[in-house]
Amino acid sequence: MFRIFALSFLALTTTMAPVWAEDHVVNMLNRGDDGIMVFEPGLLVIEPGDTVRFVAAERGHNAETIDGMIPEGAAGFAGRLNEEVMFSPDKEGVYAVKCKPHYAMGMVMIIAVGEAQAPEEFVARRVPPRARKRFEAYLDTL
Ligand SMILES: [Cu+2]
Repeated sequence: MFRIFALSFLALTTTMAPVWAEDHVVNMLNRGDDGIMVFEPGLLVIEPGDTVRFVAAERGHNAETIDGMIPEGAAGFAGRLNEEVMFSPDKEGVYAVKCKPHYAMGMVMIIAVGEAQAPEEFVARRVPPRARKRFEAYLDTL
């Protein structure tokens, strides 16, 4: 009896939780391959249900979504300074993330969920020039 229960429970949980769900790590760094004040990687393409973990590899950084630069109706997030934060996007689309203290220095990154492309006007809004440059570079490789 217990065995049947255990098996059906297993079947239920495996159908509920996507087995392909992955955890992705993004490091917040003072210096990386793309220069100073960077998220690594700067572009992350993930599947719905995946989780992104922002690691405070070096001090002075946070990670948060940028208002107006996430899919319509999607939930954003805001991590605290010097702390690790997890984010599981709830909608397909393109999410822009910044480090608040270093936004003007271009510390931004892109999370693309699913088959998403950025909307035309994505970086047309008021984005600091260095942030815009990195957004455009990341989006070019999407
Ligand atoms: Cu920073």
